[in-house]
Amino acid sequence: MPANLTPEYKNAELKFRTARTPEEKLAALEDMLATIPKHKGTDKMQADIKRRISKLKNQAQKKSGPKHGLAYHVEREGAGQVMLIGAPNSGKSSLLKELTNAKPEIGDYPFTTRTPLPGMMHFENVLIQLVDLPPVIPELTEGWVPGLLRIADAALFTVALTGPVVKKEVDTVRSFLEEHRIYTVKNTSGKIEDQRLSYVKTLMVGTKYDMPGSPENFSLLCELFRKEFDVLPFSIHSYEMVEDLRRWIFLLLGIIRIYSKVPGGPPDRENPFVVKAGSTVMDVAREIHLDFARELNFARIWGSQKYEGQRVNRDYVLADEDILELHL
Ligand SMILES: Nc1nc2c(ncn2[C@@H]2O[C@H](COP(=O)(O)OP(=O)(O)OP(=O)(O)O)[C@@H](O)[C@H]2O)c(=O)[nH]1
Ligand SMILES: [Mg+2]
Repeated sequence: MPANLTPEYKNAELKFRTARTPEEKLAALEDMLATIPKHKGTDKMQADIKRRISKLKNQAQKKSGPKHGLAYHVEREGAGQVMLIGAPNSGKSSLLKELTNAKPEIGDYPFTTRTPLPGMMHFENVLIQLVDLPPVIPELTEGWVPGLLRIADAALFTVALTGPVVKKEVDTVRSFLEEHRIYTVKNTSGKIEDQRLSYVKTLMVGTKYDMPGSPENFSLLCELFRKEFDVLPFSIHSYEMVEDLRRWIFLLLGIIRIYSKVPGGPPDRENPFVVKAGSTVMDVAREIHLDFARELNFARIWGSQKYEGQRVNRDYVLADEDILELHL
């Protein structure tokens, strides 16, 4: 059944798309609800508008101070939290949809995404949280976007490869973040953070690699930024690129998986302990149980760097997928 939308409704929808503040958004949504033709064909749309209205109202109630506008909080889940940043239409939501269970709205117009949307990504036996964000546009992007980025573990910076890569587009996003004292970098080791200054580990992703001209544009992107970031090609239509990106995201987080086993038993490969790269036997023992850490005598390791079942001491630095048997 066609929706037969009226000019009044379309006008209200346009107002919503261009609204800058939560108040303007709410007003536009209420206009949309008032002007949408009420029949079976628009049931879903009406429900969607109502849902957005109540969400905005809830958020308005929750916000701490009247000056700050809406603030969003994304509950952390999984082994790490990775934010999606980039210019409008650069493919952030499509990437989220391809890699996670989330169902974001995707559109060929800018500013499709207006609120953060998390999704869980599988990489082998770990789950990592990806969070879709609205695009970075200096005059339009609200302060909560850099706020979320500041507390994230890492970021993916999407750049569409559909036109010649313009350094300015990337610079615009970065300078907006830098105004908020957030620096996107390949690696945060050695960087000193404080309350005002944050460094975010960032992987650059050249998106829409399936489009004509994109290989050339990708080369250009690499030339411009490979000193500052790892740069990866990506297309939602390439199984290999999707799978590759999962692994890169895992590596970006700087985490490793450790499988524990009891003497004589098999390792538990389904439920790894996820710890920071560089963690020792003692760090993992502490993670498993404080008593284990206290009473640890020695450990045995099965893994790529050691002979099977080799005895190691508590300061031994673990590698990804090591199997650890603690002896108390
Ligand atoms: N051919 C092709 N098109 C893509 C790919 N990724 C995204 N697109 C298209 O690019 C457009 C924008 O995609 P979105 O995922 O909505 O982009 P976005 O960065 O989330 O956009 P905003 O939310 O407005 O910032 C849509 O029309 C997508 O279908 C891709 O890998 N290949
Ligand atoms: Mg989007």
